[in-house]
Amino acid sequence: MIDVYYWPTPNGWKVTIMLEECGLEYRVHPVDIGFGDQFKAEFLRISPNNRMPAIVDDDPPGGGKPLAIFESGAIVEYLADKTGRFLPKDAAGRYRVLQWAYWQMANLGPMMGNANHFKNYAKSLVTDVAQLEYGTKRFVGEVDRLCGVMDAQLSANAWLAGPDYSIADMLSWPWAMLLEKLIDDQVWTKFPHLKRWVDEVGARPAVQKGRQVHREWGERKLSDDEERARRELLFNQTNDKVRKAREDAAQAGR
Ligand SMILES: N[C@@H](CCC(=O)N[C@@H](CS)C(=O)NCC(=O)O)C(=O)O
Repeated sequence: MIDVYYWPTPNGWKVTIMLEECGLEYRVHPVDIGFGDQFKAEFLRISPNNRMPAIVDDDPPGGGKPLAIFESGAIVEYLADKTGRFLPKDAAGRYRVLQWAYWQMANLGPMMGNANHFKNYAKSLVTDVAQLEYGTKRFVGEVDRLCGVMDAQLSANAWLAGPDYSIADMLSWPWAMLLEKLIDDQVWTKFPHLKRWVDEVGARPAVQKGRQVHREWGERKLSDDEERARRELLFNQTNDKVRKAREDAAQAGR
């Protein structure tokens, strides 16, 4: 059985999508990141970066103790190796896929996260308009460039890493499908090959199922006070605060 530490966000969906695609059995544990579950001692032992998703596999290949893994890219790559699916075994195929998997982890995810922050959240946090404009231009511009990279790749290939559907698609789709909503309402007109791929990946039953896992957790309407507390927790993480949260959790035995 695979235990999944999860909240319904793009990085969480990558893992539930892969588990659904592989038909693996899993059990979901909520990590409510707006309310500090990521600082609980038990979770930090699995995921020291206080971020979800993470997994624990009690039946790792080759036997042995349960295996804990954090970082969505590492988790999905592990599941591909465990099942022998969605990641070719020959070196050329494997690295054709892995380069796009790492591309997503280092580029599309972080840049979209920052672009979303500046476009949709920073207004309520930053008073200096120049700062806001610079951050928005920098990250939205970078996302636009990345969309062009994907669009060019998808104009010549059925899937992101070439001829076959792979973990590169599963890692990139949960972010890419939010482009129109979060970053640029013209994105599909500008990048038609990207749109074609977003629709095709999104039509897969396993993708739809993985995307729906505990969707209701993320859709609960928060009160103004709860929303303020959530932003303070998520957007103001200094080393001192994180260390204190870690120590408080350890002391409380949580
Ligand atoms: N690179 C990490 C990013 C994970 C990540 O940023 N997770 C967010 C939710 S999407 C989180 O857990 N945030 C909690 C926090 O900021 O404290 C991955 O792909 O697993």
